[in-house]
Amino acid sequence: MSETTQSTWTAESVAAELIRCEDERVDRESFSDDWPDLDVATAYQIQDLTLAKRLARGGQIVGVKLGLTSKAKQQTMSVDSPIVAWLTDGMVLPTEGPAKVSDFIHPRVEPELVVTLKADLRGPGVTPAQALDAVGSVLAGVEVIDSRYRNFRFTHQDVVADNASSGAYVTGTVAKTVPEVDLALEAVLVEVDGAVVDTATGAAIMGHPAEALAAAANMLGARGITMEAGWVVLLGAMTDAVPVQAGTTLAFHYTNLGSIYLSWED
Ligand code: 0L1
Ligand code: MG
Repeated sequence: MSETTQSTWTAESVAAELIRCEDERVDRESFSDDWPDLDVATAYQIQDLTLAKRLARGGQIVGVKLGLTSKAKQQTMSVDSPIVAWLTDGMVLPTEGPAKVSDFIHPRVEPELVVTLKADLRGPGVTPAQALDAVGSVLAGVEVIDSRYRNFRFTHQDVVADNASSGAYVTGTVAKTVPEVDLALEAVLVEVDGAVVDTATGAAIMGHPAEALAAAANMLGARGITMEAGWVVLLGAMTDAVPVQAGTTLAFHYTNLGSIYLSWED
């Protein structure tokens, strides 16, 4: 398919193109070359338009995710600040059976720390301590990221527009409270086909995951959005993401939050 030329891109047409790529499982070049003046505020407008399209199809907001919260990830992707993006119910990965590579464009999988909120959080001005007070439960999580951009090559604005490469996620079955788990010290061990490939603690997420939760509240608050009680929040990747293919088996072992296993087929 021929791609729209520079002069015709609008927030609406970029949002429609990103959803088309997701629906058809095809990647494309990022938009920043064609739209060099695309700014972060417009990129968040595009992200919100992609959310509106998911909601128009019957999707429901279940929470938000943080992206690019670790220095390692920021360096890998050549961007320098975290981003926030939407989670909808259609992104919940079925727990029964293997995940399908064909449901995605080029999936990569990363371990996350996840919280649910027991109280609303509205920025700006939310501190990490206030953010922690709003946490109901703490869970292990695994996120499948699936950038709509070829080779995961994008600028900060591109990836904001693309809902932070959202794909799917699954949470573990062990729920703890904040006093029971030290979020910064909680560790994960990543196994690919039985071999340990990476390990990290929650401190990889902005020094402390509470910083990420506060950052989400404040970034959303700046846009007039309140984080709601009941929301799920993916706080960010603890390690680099692992590319997967049919036949890959992943295991993520957490210190106190149990293990998550994810195998992949065509
Ligand atoms: O969840 C994430 O940290 C992903 C953010 C977007 C960058 C990427 O695609 O790795
Ligand atoms: Mg992530």
